[in-house]
Amino acid sequence: MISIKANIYIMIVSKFSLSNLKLEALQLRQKTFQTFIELGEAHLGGSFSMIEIIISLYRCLLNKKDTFILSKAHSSIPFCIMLRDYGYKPEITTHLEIDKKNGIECTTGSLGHGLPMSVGMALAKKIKKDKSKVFVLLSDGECQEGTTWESLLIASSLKLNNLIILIDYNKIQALDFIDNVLPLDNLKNKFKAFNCDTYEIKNGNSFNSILMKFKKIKINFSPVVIIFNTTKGKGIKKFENDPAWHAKKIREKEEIIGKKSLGIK
Ligand SMILES: Cc1ncc(C[n+]2csc(CCOP(=O)(O)OP(=O)(O)O)c2C)c(N)n1
Ligand SMILES: [Mg+2]
Repeated sequence: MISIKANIYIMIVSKFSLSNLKLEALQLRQKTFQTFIELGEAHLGGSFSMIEIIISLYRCLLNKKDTFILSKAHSSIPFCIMLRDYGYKPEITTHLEIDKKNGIECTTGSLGHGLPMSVGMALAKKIKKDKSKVFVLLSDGECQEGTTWESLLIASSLKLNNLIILIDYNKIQALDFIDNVLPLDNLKNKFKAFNCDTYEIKNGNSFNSILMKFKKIKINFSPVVIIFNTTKGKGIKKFENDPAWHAKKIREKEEIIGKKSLGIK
């Protein structure tokens, strides 16, 4: 029998001001951009759209014993860099291989697998009467995959209220707009129809909007979904909302534009 406690508000443990969070996001974008240049490859769009999501998650929601899975692991560079601030030393790489002692809880990068694995982990925690939670960050491209909806059916029927699903809704998958490829119209209602407690943040790149919404999140009897409406490539105006920046080598001219935009000397 799975034990469930209702009506617990997600604890906000943030001791950080909005201005500190914004500075942290800028610094993470700067370090990520430099790393892209060093590595000679860049999944810039999806890395930059999720910067505020991962910072607010680690600063405000995640407790020490909780588990976080980055399902959209093509965007792993800023995540690996951020983990260093928490004392971990993961390899700074695109796509993730399990390395538990360094904060990488499972191997991800093949899209559509993070949620199924998270459902298994959340169920295991329930069976073991472990009160901690599982957080998973999915891309909108992954919301076009069958495995996502299959595992949601299971999560809802098992009432896995220890599972918190974050969606980076940047409206672009791979090299085109979601609407041109396979629209996700009424995404919030889709999750609701799967009996998830669903929240939507209008500007998922604004800490103000994110923290206001976090305060309203309650744990009831269902998995929780938080949709973050974000901008792909956020932070470098000239690269924003451009499908070409999904994965691209940064050329000399673009390096100058990016550095200027991010205030890198
Ligand atoms: C199963 C699988 N198919 C294809 C790919 C190649 N691939 C990498 S990222 C991506 C799509 C990126 O769009 P989205 O999933 O929305 O991510 P984001 O916009 O957050 O970068 C694809 C098709 C993959 N990693 N895994
Ligand atoms: Mg996307």
